[in-house]
Amino acid sequence: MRTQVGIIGAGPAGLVLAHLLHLRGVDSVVLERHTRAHIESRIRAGVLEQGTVELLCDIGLGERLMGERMVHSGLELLFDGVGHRVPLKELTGYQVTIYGQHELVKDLVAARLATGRPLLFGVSDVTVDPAGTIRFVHDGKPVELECDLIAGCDGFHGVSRSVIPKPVVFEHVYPYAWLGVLAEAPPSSEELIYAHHAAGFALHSMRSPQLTRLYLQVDPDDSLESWPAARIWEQLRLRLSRVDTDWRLADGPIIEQSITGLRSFVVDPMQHDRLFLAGDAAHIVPATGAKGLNLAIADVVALDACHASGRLASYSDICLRRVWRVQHFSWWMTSMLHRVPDPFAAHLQLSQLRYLTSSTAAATSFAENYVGLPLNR
Ligand code: FAS
Ligand code: PHB
Repeated sequence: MRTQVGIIGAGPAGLVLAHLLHLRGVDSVVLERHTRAHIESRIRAGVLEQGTVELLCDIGLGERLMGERMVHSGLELLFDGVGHRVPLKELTGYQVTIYGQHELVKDLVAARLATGRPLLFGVSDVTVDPAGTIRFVHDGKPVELECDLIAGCDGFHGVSRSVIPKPVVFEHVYPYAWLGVLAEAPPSSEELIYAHHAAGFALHSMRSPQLTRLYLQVDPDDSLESWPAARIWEQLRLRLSRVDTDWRLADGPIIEQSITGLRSFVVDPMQHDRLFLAGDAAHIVPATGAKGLNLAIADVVALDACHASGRLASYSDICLRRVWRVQHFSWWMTSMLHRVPDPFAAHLQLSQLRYLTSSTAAATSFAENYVGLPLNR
């Protein structure tokens, strides 16, 4: 087989890149190791930056998103039992969108299939030659795909990153993890609530008027077995409790739960020869800042632009500037909100939260980073 761009991975990065290339008449082949049903049911990110939404609409992928999304003009920081709203739109002119990543992947897969260009599910034994060849097995047959360019969009556990010779790897593993639950319960708040609490961090989010998405800080070696539903709801109620209103958390059947470790990770450079890494294949941010999905899409927007303008040599540098800004914000927000055993750090956290919610300058700086920087178009 031969194509202009071989794309490994049908996540947000790979599928958005495939569509951007299609719009320019550039041929590509997308290779995915899982089934369509698997990738369309994986519950992951939920927050889209306005720049991401505008990009998706610009390229004709925003119809269902615009019809089903929830739009938030603010969020709440809860600490010392009192909620403090950060008016994102008032401070920055931007708002954020709630739309589940699995819904976006459904839209992206449908758009890819509608183009008639190849999207191969269930591939295995993928190997990458950065000079431009991808080898894999599909339907039991070995395939050799010759490419002008290879996009490694295969996520943190993919194969592409290992092909970069002697990269500089930056990694910070946090001493806590997130237990995420999806509950059949109407959201108890119109906007997101990020809670700092002595018992640990908690986050109230949502996926629809019927589905609440909630997260709890847990120990990194915790297992789902040690978190029965009763304990989950007890800790969520404790950590989201407040003294300023009679607010109550609605509960309901938990239909999905998972524990995800938190890490910051960057590989530099993000390219070698004809191979270009994008998204989680190149970097991971702790989910606190709701950046992973948005950063992945920003990478492929930059890759498409570099490919179109003949500036592929500067792809990695262009992406890493944005990656490090997002890394810093995600690390800062994570470190501010999660319980740590060190009393000194706990006082610094509360001081930061009190300053952020009492100074317009501090709140604006937080809001600018949270709503996202303009995409590198
Ligand atoms: P993805 O991991 O989404 O996609 C990579 C694709 O490549 C996958 O479909 C995989 O099957 C495929 N693949 C891997 N190896 C392959 C191979 N050898 N051959 C072919 N295909 C291969 N981000 C947030 O902003 N907020 C969140 O709340 C949040 N929660 C998360 C929860 C979990 C459990 C995880 C793992 C991530 C979460 N993230 C969150 C981050 C997540 O949304 C990513 O940032 C986003 O999926 C990145 O998109 P991609 O780079 O496309 O990688
Ligand atoms: C989510 O809804 O999955 C979500 C929202 C905000 C975050 C992280 C995850 O910071």
